[in-house]
Amino acid sequence: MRDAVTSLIKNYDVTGRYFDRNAIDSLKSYFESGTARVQAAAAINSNASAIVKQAGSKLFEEQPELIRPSGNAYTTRRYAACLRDMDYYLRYATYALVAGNTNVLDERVLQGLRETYNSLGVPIGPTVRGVQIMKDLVKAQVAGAGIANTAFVDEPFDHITRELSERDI
Ligand SMILES: CCC1=C(C)/C(=C/C2=NC(=C\c3[nH]c(/C=C4\NC(=O)[C@H](C)[C@H]4CC)c(C)c3CCC(=O)O)/C(CCC(=O)O)=C2C)NC1=O
Repeated sequence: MRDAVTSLIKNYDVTGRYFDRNAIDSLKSYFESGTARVQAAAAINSNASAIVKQAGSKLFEEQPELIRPSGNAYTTRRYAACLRDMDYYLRYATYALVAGNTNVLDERVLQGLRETYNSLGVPIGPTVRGVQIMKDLVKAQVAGAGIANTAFVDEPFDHITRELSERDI
């Protein structure tokens, strides 16, 4: 598992270089955004279950077929599995936000996930929509906590979206 700093060190160490201008700039930006990252994590943390619940309600409102008898989230077991997955995405996205790096998502969440989803018939499109709904809710939460620029919040959610969507379906 890597964060912004360890991944930079790894890249420079591979070729035996000292940090150059680019490296210094990216270190600066990581540390400058550090307080906002931690504040965002705190804002998510105190509202995580509400965020997951709301995102689930919105998703099922938009796509009610998911919870009808032919839907993948039909039955209480599968409904709960769906919300649990959303909770995994939110928790690991929070780790990635603090790390300033999406490597934790690759290693702990996304590896092999598409294959699992495909074999269980979990639909990718609606899952990705759920992730995007959570992103919007989190950004509102973070803005409400007084953080002016919430653009950095996008990265982990968009990373999950890209990785889930892009590989062969
Ligand atoms: C920490 C990393 C991690 C992830 C990400 C993870 C995902 C994950 N989701 C699963 C199932 C599932 N995932 C869903 C999710 C959904 N169905 C829908 O229609 C919605 C679109 C969507 C919710 C947004 C459902 C319904 C199941 C159960 C499918 C089944 O058993 O038939 C399974 C199969 C095993 C199980 O049921 O627990 C895994 C491994 N597990 C992990 O350990």
